[in-house]
Amino acid sequence: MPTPSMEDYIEQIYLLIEEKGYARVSDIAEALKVHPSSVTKMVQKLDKDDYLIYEKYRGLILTPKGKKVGKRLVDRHELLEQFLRVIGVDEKHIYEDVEGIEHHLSWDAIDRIGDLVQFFEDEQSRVEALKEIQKNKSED
Ligand SMILES: [Mn+2]
Repeated sequence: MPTPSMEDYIEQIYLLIEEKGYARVSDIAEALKVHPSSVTKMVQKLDKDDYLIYEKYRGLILTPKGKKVGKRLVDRHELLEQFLRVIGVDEKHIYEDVEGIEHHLSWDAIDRIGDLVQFFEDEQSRVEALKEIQKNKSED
């Protein structure tokens, strides 16, 4: 299993490749707000662990394993954003909150949160009922 830090890199590399078709060390460094030398080090580790193939002057590509894990991490991030949105968390907190929790939940918890999101999305009245509770609390 990748560590939280490895997960951040794989997730970001997957997103960059999805958006631009490639992921350069400088782009990864900028996205993760780290020094390019840290990126080079991590990318070498990810290469060794078979998540990607890195060639110094040609850039990097994800292996099938890297793609699979990357997609799962991006989906998890999106699900957690959906979850926070559906329970009424203020938009300005959503991204940072997800970054803070995404590496620290079991896949079991992620799947159960997925069920809960579906529970709300299946019936708009459930979302309204939750809003009603929140409205009453804020009036206390
Ligand atoms: Mn994330």
